[in-house]
Amino acid sequence: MKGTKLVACASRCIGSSNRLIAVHSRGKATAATAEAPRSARQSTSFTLNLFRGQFEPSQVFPFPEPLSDDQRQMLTELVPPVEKFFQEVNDPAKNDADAQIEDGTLAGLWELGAFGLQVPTELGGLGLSNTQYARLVEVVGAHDLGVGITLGAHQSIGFKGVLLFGDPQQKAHYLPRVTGGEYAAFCLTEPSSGSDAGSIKTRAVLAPDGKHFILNGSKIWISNGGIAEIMTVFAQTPIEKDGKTVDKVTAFIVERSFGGVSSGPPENKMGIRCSNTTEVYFEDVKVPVANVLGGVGNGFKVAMNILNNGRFGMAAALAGTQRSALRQAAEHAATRVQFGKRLCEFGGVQEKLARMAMLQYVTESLAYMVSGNMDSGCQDYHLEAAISKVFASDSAWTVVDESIQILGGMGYMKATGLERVLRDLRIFRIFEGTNDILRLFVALTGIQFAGSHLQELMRAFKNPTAHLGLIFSEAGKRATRAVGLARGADLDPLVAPELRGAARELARCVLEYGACVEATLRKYGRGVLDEQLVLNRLAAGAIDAYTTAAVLSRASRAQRLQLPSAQHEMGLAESWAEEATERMGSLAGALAPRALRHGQRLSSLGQAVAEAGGQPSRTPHNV
Ligand code: MYA
Repeated sequence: MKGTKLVACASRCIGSSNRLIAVHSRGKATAATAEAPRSARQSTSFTLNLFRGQFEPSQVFPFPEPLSDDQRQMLTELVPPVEKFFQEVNDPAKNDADAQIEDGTLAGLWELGAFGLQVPTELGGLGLSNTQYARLVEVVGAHDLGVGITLGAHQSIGFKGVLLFGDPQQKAHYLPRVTGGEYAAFCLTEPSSGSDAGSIKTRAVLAPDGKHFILNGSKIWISNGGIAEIMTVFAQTPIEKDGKTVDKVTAFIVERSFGGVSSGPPENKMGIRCSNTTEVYFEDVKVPVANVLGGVGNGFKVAMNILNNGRFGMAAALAGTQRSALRQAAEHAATRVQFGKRLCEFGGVQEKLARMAMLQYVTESLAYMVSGNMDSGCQDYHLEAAISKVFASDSAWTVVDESIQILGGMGYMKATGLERVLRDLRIFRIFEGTNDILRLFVALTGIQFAGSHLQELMRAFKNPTAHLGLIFSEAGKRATRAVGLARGADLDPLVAPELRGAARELARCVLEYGACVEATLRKYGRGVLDEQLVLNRLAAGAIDAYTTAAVLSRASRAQRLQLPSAQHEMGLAESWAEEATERMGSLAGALAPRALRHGQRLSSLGQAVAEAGGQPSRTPHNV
C-alpha cells in the first residue's frame, strides 16, 4: 500500500513537527503550509472515535434492535424453509466433488427467492433489511459456503451497485431481471490489479456518437463470471479536470448480450469449488451511456461502497459456519470416550470449546451490530464492517481447524465435511479486500480522523481566544490523563452489573489507545504511513476494542431480556473482554522502541528471504 492514495489521503491530515504535509496524487509528497479543513469531521463511528481516545457509545449501546414485529414474523416464516432446503435438497459434498451446483438446487434457490433477498418487493425481491438478510445468510453459511458465494457474488456485490446507486430507470430495468433468473457478477479485479483496486487498466471511451462507451479489457477471478448475464464493470474513463484529460474509474452495468463479452473456463480452486469463477473479457463492448452507474468518474467510490455495504454478510455467513462446526465438535466431545472419560471432561478440550464459542459469539455479535446499525440509517459503518469481515474470516478458520482437531482422525476424513469447510474458508481471508489490506484500511482511516482533530486543535492554538472551549476541554483531558486520573467513559448505566468491571477496563483502554495514536502521530508524522508494523498493531487494538464493546453490549441485552442463555453469554463476553483488554493494555509496549526494533529485524529478515528467493541458509548437512 506504500505510495497509494489511501496513504496519501491519511497524510493530508497529519501534522509533522508543526508543519502540515500535503500529499498530492499517488505518492508524490510536497511540504506545504496547507490550510487545514475548517473543522474536523464529526462521526458516530465507535472505531473512528477510538482513534481519538473517545468512547462513542451510540453505535454500540444498546445492542441494535432494528426489527419491527412484522420483520421478525417474516423471519420466523422464512428461516425454516431455507433450513429445510439446505438439509434436504442441497448436497454440499456433491457440489464440491462436481465443482458445480446441481441444476435442481439452483432452481430451488431461485424459487425460494434467495437470489433477490434485498430487492424491493415491487421489483421482484423479498425486500429484506440487512438484519433479515444476515439471518438468512447465516443459515447458508452453516451449510454450504460455495452456494453462499454464488448467492453472495450475485446480490452482495453483483447487482448491489444498482440497488445503491442505480437511477429509477436502471432499477426498474435490471432489478426484476436479477430476481427473475439472470445471474449478476461484480467485475473489478484484473491481472495487474488486486488489492490496488484503483490501478485497473480496463478502459471505456465515449464513442463518437456520444451515446455509447466502448469498453475494452479483462478481469480475473470473477465469481459468477461464466454464468452472469448482468455485470457491474469498473473501467478507467478519460475525463476533463482542470483543463487536462485524466483517467478516472467509472462503473458500468454491462450485459453479456451487448456483444463482445466472453468468459474463460471455470477456475480449478482449492475451495468454494461449486461456485463459478472465471476470467471475463470485454472486446469493443458497446455500453449505452444510460448504463453508467453512479456518475462518470465516481466508479472507485461506487466499488468501495458496494464492498463496504456487503461485508457484514460475510460475518453473518461465517457466524453460521462457526456455529455448525462448533456443534459437530461439541457432539463429538460429549460422546467420545478416551482414557475412561468423555473428551469434554478434559480441561484442554473444554478450553478449546470455550474459545471456539467465544469466537463464534463475537463474530455473530459483529454481524448483527453492523447490520442493525445499517438498518437504523447509520452511514459511518465502514471500519466496523471491515473489522467484522477480518474478524469473522480469521476466527472461522480457527474454529473449523479446532473442530477438526477435536474430532481427530475423524475430522480429517472427508465424510465429516469439515475438511471441505476448511478449504472453502481459506479464500475468505483473501477476497473482498484481503484481511491485511483491511487492517491497514482501518488503521489509516482512523489515523486520518485522529490527525484531522489534532490539526484542528493546533489551529485553535493559533487563535486561542476564539477557541477557548476546545482548548480547555482538550487541556483538561490531557492533564487528567498525564497524572493517571483519567478513567474514561462511564459505561455503568449501559452494561449489565456483572459486566461493569470489564466495561470500565475497556473505557480505560480506549483512553490509552487514543494516547498511543497521538504519540504515534507525533513520533512519525507523515512517516507513519509507511510503518506497517505500527499500523498493524493499531489495527489489532481497534479490533480488540470494537469486538469487546460488541459482546459487552450483546450480553447486557441478554441479561436485560432475561434470556435463558444470559449467564453463558455474560461468561463469553467477560472472558473475551478480559483477553482483549489485556492485549490492548500491551499496545504501548508493542509500539515501544524495543518491540519495534524486533519488528524491524523481522522486516529485514523478510526482505532478505525475498531477495534470496527463499531461505538463504542451507540445511546443516548440505553436501
Ligand atoms: S471483489 C474484489 C475485492 N477487491 C477489493 O476489495 C480491493 C481492495 N482494495 C481496496 O479496498 C482499496 O483499493 C484500498 C484503497 C482500500 C486499498 N470506503 O486513494 P485511496 C476513498 C469508502 O485511499 P487506494 C471480491 O473479492 C478514499 O477515502 N471510501 O485508495 C469478490 C478516497 O476518497 P477521497 C473509500 O489507496 C469476492 C478515495 O476513495 C474506501 O487506491 C466474492 C480514494 O482512496 C472505502 N473502503 O486504495 C465475494 N477506500 O478521494 C462474494 C477508499 O474523497 C460475496 N476510499 O479522499 C460474499 C458475501 C458473503 C456470503 C454470502 C452468503 C450468502
